[in-house]
Amino acid sequence: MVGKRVLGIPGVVSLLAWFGLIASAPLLPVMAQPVIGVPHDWQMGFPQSYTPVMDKVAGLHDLLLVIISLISAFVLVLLLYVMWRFHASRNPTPTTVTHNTVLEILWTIVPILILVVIAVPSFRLLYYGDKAQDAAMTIKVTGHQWYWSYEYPDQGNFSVDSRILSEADRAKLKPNEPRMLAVDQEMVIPSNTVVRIIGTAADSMHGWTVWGFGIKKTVIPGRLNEGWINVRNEGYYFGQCSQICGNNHAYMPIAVRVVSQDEFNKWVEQKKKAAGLSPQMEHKTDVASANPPANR
Ligand SMILES: [Cu+2]
Repeated sequence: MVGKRVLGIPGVVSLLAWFGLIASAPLLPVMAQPVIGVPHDWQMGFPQSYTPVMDKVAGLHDLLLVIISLISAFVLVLLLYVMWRFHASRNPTPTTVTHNTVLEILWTIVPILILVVIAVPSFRLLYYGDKAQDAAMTIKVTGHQWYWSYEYPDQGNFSVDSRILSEADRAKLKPNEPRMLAVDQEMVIPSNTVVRIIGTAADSMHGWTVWGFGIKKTVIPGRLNEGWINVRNEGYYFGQCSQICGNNHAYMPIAVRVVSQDEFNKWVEQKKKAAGLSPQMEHKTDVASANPPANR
């Protein structure tokens, strides 16, 4: 009896797991970058910040939290004091005073000053995130019903379509990536590089939003909206369409793969080859772009 149970249930399970691992090992893709930008259990507040814009968004939020907390505490104390001080038992004959000029000027001026204190860093942040300073490259993001496409005009103008993976495909091809967020082809960018994002849409309005990047661009047919990202660490980052755009709005996730500059160059070469962009064609494009049209 003892001999038969020498493995025990945990032993059998681990043995089976090993067989499973060995059998499936060749199928599992090697993921060079870790999955970073995803929501976590019991997360509260903002997602972690991965870009300079998001750092500043979190900073402004912290400032506002202090201001609103002080205002709320002040109003609460004032209310409690009034309830106590002017209770009918302590104040049987109410005063008939209706105006106090100094007080009225004060409660007009002080809120204005508070709003100015809020407005200055708020506008500064809006303009900081609005236009990229010295962007190394541009990516044009187009929202479609219901997938994203990414064009790389500075790298030969190839484009990448990014569609959600079915659950069966995700489990098979990208088991480390979260359900409903994994896509067939991510937007790939180099780390520590200022990337200008220009966004538009092909059909209805969509929202290009990646948690922790501090970017939420509503993309609109017939218009170009601009923003920028500069992601510090290599990894996979995810987001979702944030503009109700129709039937499959929930099924057009945004996945960004941040890689080293070398790896990015390799990926670009691979994509260019796949798109049939020969070096000669690229040369022609360079000459054309060096001579802008006369009406510019
Ligand atoms: Cu959408």
